Order: sequence, then C-alpha cells, then structure tokens
Amino acid sequence: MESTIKDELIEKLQSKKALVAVLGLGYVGLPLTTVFAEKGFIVIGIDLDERKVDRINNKESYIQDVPNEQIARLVQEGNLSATTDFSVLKDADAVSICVPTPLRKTGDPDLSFILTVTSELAKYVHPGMVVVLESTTYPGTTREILLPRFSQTIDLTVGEDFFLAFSPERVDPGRKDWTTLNTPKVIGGITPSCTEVAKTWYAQALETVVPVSSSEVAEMTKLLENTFRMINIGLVNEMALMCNRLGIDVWEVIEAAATKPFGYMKFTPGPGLGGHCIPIDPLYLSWKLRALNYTARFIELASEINTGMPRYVVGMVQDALNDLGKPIKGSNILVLGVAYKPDIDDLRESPALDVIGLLKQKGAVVEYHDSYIPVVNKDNLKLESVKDLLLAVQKSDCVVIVTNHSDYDYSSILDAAKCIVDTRNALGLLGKDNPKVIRL
Ligand code: SAJ
Repeated sequence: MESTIKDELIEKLQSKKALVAVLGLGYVGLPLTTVFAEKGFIVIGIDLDERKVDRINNKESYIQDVPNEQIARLVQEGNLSATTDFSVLKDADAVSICVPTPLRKTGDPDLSFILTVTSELAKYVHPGMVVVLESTTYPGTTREILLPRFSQTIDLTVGEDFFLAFSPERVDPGRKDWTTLNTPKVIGGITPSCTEVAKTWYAQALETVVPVSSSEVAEMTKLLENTFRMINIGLVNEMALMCNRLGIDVWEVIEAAATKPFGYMKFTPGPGLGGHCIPIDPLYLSWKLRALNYTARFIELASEINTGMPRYVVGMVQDALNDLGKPIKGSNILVLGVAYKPDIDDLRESPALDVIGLLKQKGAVVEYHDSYIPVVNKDNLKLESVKDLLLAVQKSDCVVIVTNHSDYDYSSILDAAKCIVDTRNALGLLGKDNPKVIRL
C-alpha cells in the first residue's frame, strides 16, 4: 500500500532525519532545542531577539538551566544553530512554538507573540509538517487561532497533510530534579492523527509523553495545574488574614497541618503572587469563560485575595511603625528581597514592586536589598540594591522581608533591626514572640 504523508513524516521523526525548528528561545524554548539536538536531530532555533541568536551561534547560553558547555558542544557538532530568519521554516518538518503569553494592562490575554509567529509560520507550512504550540493559553487557541491561519494560507488538510497539536510547557526555572527531559509531557492534537504524529516526535526525545484526546484537553490541563496552585495560595493567604484576626499563629497551623500524610498539600502565605505563570495563567481561563457568560468565581476571588496582599503588608508596616510612635511618612523602610520567589533573579509580577510602590505613595523613604537583582527599573520605580546590607538595616525604621532568599543571615539582620515585618516566616522561631518582629 502506498505510504501516506503521515507515514513518511513519522519515519523521518523516528529516524531523526526530520529538521526541527523551535520558535522562541527563552526559558522554555532553549532547553527544548537542546533536548532534541542531544537526541541527534538538527535543530534551528528562531527568535526575533538578535542578541539571543548571536549568543547561541557564539556557543553561549543565557538561560540558567542550560550549561554553556552544552550549547557549545551542540553548535560545534552542527546539531544546533539559531537565526532571526523565519524563511528557514520552509525546510522544517517539526516546529515547536514557545513564545510568551502575557496579560495586557487591561488583564486580557495578550496573544500578540503567538499571532506574530503564526502569521510567519503560515507562510511556510507544507505537506509533512507537524506544529506543536507550547505557550500557555486559553482552551481553543490552537484550533481557533492557529488552525485557520494555517488552513487559509494553503489548501492542506490538517491531520492528513500537516499536523497540529498543543503541549503545555512544564518548565520550572532553576529546578534540578524535574527538567524538560524527564518531566512528563502532555500532548493533544487537533485530530487523533495529529496527536499520534506529535507524540511520536516528542517521544524521540522526552522520557514520558502523555497523549490526550484533543488540543483543548492539553490546553486545559496546564490551566488546571496552575489554577490549582493560585487558588491554594489564595486560600492560605486568607487563612493568614483570618488567623491574624483570631490571634492565632498561621505558620504554626500550617506546619501542624503539613504533618497530615495524605489529603493535604502545603502552601504558605506571602506578600502576593509573582512570576510569569501563576498570577497570569488562571486569568486566561477566566477570560475565556467570561466570553461564554460564565464567571470563574474561585479564580476571581483568589486573584482578589492575592492581589490584595501587598496592601495588607503595607498595613502591617504602618502598624509596626505606629507602635514605635512613627508615621509611615518620612520613615526609612528597607525591603529585603524583590525577586518574585526565593533564590532566583526574576522580577516579573513581583509583589515587592507593589509593596515598594504603596510605601512610596504613603511618603516612606524606601530602599531595597536583593543580591540577585542589583537594579530595579520598572513600573516607574528606579532603585538600586543597597550595597551595605547591615548598615541599611541599622539605618531603617522598619525592615520588610518580602522575598526570603536563603543567602540572608537572618540572625544578624534581626540583631541590627529596630523592627521587622516578616511576610515569609523567614526568621522562623527567631521571629516568634519577638517584640521587634511582626509576622504575616
Ligand atoms: N507562592 C506563595 N506561596 C506558596 C507558593 C508560592 O506565596 O505556597 C508565591 C511565590 O512566592 C511566587 C508565586 O507564588 O511569588 C509563584 O510561585 P511558584 O512557586 O508557583 O513558582 P513559579 O511561578 O515559578 O511557578 C512555576 C510553575 N511552573 C510552570 O508553570 C511550568 C508552577 O506550575 C510550578 O508548580 C512552580 O513553578 C513550582 O512548583 O515551583
């Protein structure tokens, strides 16, 4: 029987003769290029940012999880190269899209990156190509946004001539135990044969591929994962607010609850929700459901609680200074840790920016320290991390621990401070029942 386009593509994928292209070379795309290249595929990375492209071709990595040595070896061996030129896609057999999906200022999804690469890719989609979208987005994006743009351009039938699927990225930057290679990868196609082709491709390189029945199921899987996280963080933040009113130590409650070996998962309260995933992904889902006249109440309530935490923290600072007979206006306040979570250098959506902004609005003189982030130049904040940490602590009227980096010597900070608002229980027992310390 004559082999079909699908058979030929599957053979190319299994023999690793397929030319792989990855669109978007960030913390998801660059590791993905190396995973395919390590398995013997020829991989072309495509990015609009010439600096990224040049660094790869100069055998350098700019992503903390990708070693320089690996990029150098793969480029040297000819398995990896990078370009800003989308026309290389005319020869590509397997294309993965790993571009950002942020929110607009209005809180609506910003699909501009997906639309840009899709319109470029649509010029080059040809028989025997498989395309996988990895960018986190609302259910239906692959079928409603990508498919028509590919089908319009060329008279090809999806699932027969070309193949289209969604596979959520599960990259947690800085994590060593779960990586792009060994984290199970969900993948769902526009048609069953799309799922089969996409699964065959990814299974050549990744340890575990989990096929699902459609691109919508795959899109929704990622949103469940991160909505689950966002809502549970919102719950534990509200537990902190309730415990404060009850005069109960929420941290002790959380530690005690965490002794339950089943049916419970530990989350901890904090000054708000940062990062490029957790505060954003669930809002893609609630936005989609609003268009279907459904209100995703859990998401909206959790988002309200989480976004209210920076203001709550500023209220704690106001109370702490009040106890010292000081107004917030004119007080020197030092914020410790501005990255969105400990031990990383990422500032995106960090609640520290909200805390600093609110403190400045109230007339406080605010400085910060963060060894991972020497300069903050965002949301009309222009600040530099203080050079002498303990001197800054001594000078401050109140220290606010916003991000509990592990490189802080908390005992020295406690000794040097007049008062500390600890939003992460960074001081632990040092801070418990200590008159200088107010804990979330
Ligand atoms: N946070 C809390 N309390 C918690 C956990 C987190 O306040 O109990 C805050 C963090 O401080 C941060 C924000 O929430 O500001 C997000 O933290 P995160 O630990 O969820 O870290 P992210 O944003 O790097 O989430 C990523 C996600 N990975 C992907 O989307 C592929 C998420 O799905 C992972 O579960 C998470 O890493 C992880 O487990 O580290």
